[in-house]
Amino acid sequence: MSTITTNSAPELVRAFQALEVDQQLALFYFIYKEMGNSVTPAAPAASTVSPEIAEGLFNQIKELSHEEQLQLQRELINRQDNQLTRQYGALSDTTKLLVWYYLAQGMDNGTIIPMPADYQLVEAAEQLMSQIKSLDFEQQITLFRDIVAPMGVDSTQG
Ligand code: 45D
Repeated sequence: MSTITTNSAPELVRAFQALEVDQQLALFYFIYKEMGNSVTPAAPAASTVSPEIAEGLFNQIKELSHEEQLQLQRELINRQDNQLTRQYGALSDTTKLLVWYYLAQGMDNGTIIPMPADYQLVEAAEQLMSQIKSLDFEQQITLFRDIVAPMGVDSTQG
């Protein structure tokens, strides 16, 4: 028997991070699909987002083979040190989110490795998904920022 509890934002972040890497990727993509058109990256004017910088990193990832693209996304989550995870680590949190948004769009237009059609979320990921769905839009954005912020490698640390 599983119970669905309402977790606070830090608990949701921890629950996300507790999932296996591939489950994190899959859940994140399903969330993106769920959000549909509620995200409009066309209006980043007043925020700290740098679309050119996000695009610059995205374009480098796009050049990789599909296998390497998947590997790189896993490395971002695992904070493995390489040139691209460092570039990512140097971005503002909102710009990091925009990189993920571009990756998800890339999955839909065939430039980034797609999800296998039959990929299943584990129970813990399903539960997290329904909790995230119940948040309002602002809370979701905050949560996603908190999820993508620690990914990659910040070369100014340690
Ligand atoms: O074979 O203020 C598996 C901005 C394993 C603008 C896999 C914004 C098996 C400024 C791992 C499943 C737009 C930034 C394969 C705001 C297997 C601003 C592959 C908001 C192949 C507020 C899995 C932005 C893969 C927002 C490749 C809200 C998974 C952005 C990849 C939200 C998953 C972005 C990806 C979201 C998920 C992005 C790329 C939710 C991306 C999700």
